[in-house]
Amino acid sequence: MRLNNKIALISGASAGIGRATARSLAAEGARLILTARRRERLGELAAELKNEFGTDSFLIPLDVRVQSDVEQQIKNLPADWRNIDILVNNAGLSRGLEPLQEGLIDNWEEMIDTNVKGLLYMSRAVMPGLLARNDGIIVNIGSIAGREVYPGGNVYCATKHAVKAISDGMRIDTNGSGVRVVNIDPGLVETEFAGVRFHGDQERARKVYEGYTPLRGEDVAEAVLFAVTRPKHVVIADLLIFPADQASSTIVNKTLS
Ligand code: NDP
Ligand code: 8X3
Repeated sequence: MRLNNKIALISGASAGIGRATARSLAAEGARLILTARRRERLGELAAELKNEFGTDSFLIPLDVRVQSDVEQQIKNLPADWRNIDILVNNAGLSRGLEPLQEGLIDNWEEMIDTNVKGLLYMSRAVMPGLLARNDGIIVNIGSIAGREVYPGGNVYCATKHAVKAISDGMRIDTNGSGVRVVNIDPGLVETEFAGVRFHGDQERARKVYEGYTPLRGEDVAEAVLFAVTRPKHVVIADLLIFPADQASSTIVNKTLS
């Protein structure tokens, strides 16, 4: 069990990549701090992990956009949960696919506040502990959208370019401290993501993933597990992971009948 006695905090653990990551780290013996807004989902996941792997979980239902809450919740962690070893900044979302000139301001605010500011708030709250212990790993879930811009991707792509810059900035600012910073950029992963992007239009969401085999949350979770189980002298600084049928944001080998 490679993560015995390690504490991992995963944001956005109630669905998709975060949920799969919780499972993969739990299977290796980690204790988990699970955060997201949907409290019930976190409770169900914790029960499942306890049952399957004997995992101890601590639940923090929160909205990463609320800085005061993020700060307080991390500050008020019980003593035996305070020494976080692994932070997985995964909570995030896209909203809409309109050209910029037709973009909805509320969508922009939500993406920027969640994907950029939420990630910063969580990191600001957790990083001092890692640095005080001269140890720890931060995994930021970026996206191919952090390396390319595609039609209608405008603001979502900007937030993921920001995640890439923040990962690089963190790695520079913590250099020599023993803290390692990992940036993982997935391509198309079948999760609740597209349904959220299209505000619950499940038919439109389904089309994003049809005609090829997309990544599953578990595929990205395996990459996270690999990154957090490297020896202390190794950092997987930057990782791009596509489904085999994807070559870029816009080039996907789809077979549609
Ligand atoms: P899901 O929609 O399945 O999961 C998103 C998670 O983020 C949920 O657990 C959700 O929990 C949480 N979340 C969203 N907003 C907030 C918030 N304000 N506060 C706290 N938690 C929040 O999508 P994915 O698993 O696909 O997405 C995870 C990450 O992966 C995101 O950063 C996304 O941008 C990125 N990504 C996704 C790809 C894909 O194709 N699916 C590809 C590349 C990157 P809750 O609603 O309960 O708060
Ligand atoms: C999610 C992948 O291509 O929808 O980040 O931007 S994409």
